[in-house]
Amino acid sequence: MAFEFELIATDGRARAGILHTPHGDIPTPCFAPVGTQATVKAVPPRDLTELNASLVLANTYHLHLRPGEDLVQQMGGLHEFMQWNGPILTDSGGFQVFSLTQINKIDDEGVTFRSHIDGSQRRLTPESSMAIQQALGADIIMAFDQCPPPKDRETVEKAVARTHNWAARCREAHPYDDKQALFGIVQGGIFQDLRAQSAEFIQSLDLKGYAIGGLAVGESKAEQYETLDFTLPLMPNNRPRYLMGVGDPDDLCEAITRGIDIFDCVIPTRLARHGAAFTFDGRINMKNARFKDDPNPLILDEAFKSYSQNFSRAYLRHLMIAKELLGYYLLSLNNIAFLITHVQNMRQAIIEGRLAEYTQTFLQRYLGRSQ
Ligand code: PRF
Repeated sequence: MAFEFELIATDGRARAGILHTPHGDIPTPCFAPVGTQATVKAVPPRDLTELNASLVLANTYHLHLRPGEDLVQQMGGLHEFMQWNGPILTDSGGFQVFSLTQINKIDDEGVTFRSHIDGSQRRLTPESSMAIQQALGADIIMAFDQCPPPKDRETVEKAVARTHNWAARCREAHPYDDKQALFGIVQGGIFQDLRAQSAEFIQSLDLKGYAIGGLAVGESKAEQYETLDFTLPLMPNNRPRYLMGVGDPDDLCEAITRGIDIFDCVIPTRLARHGAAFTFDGRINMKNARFKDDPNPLILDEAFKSYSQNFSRAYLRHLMIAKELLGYYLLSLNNIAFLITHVQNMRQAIIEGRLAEYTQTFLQRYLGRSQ
């Protein structure tokens, strides 16, 4: 059944499951690479398949501005347009409007902003976000929300009220159908009562999945984990839970342990563009002189599968120093493969009832501190 969420196993609060979508099953926990402009930067879809990616994210805001949802629809929808036949999720645009545009005006109806591409004045509302996302044709679409700075109580209160009003309007504009599911977004900053209020309202809309927004936007890691501690028990067990914009390997451990099922983050591809690579011994700067004549592959683990493993660290360093495009591609592959493998390892550990052991061993090595 489309968008049915099957729980396979639990380990404490952590869950392993399967989310069924019209473009295939998503084993959870799942890490989704971000393809903002209908492309995961530098990584062709056939590589994403090889890396076991089971969900790709794209952005309403960017695709609305360029090339426009009408063109994408005319070309057969997002899956056909970008040649990725697996599940796709589109974010609703609200978050990007605030993080990417200088001039924006928010009112109860929607948001007015200037395009970061040509400066033209634009407007997004819950209804237009739903219409754009329907035209783009992703499997999962997100409600239009407001993500405020997480610690300013007065702003957060207003954003929660607005997010609820907008979510109800999104629900109204997008009655559930079998081809495309609407997920709601819980806001509330770091405030327990506001998160509780938001979790209750958003689930009253009876949606196919629920996201936690408004985190990883300026609060401390301790505050982020505490917010997950008190919010997740208030969310339904029989629906997937998605933590938006989080992808640090240590945060994945903490959030999965607390019961998150889905993540997305630009971090693997963004880090690659800055010459940084994930390894089980922590993040490394590939341009560092210590790799100059290092014959080893990036990840010192025979079991780790990624095409990037065919190349020596010395060669990867050379590519990055010379700013060769192949370097960005290979580091992107490594970083996406690393996060997907890490999350798959946690899924297996949940199924085998040894998640705490896995995360402790992983964190000790990754963060390089004895615990
Ligand atoms: N809302 C939406 N998208 C998001 C966020 C949010 O709060 C975040 C916050 N980490 C990332 N992406 N719609």
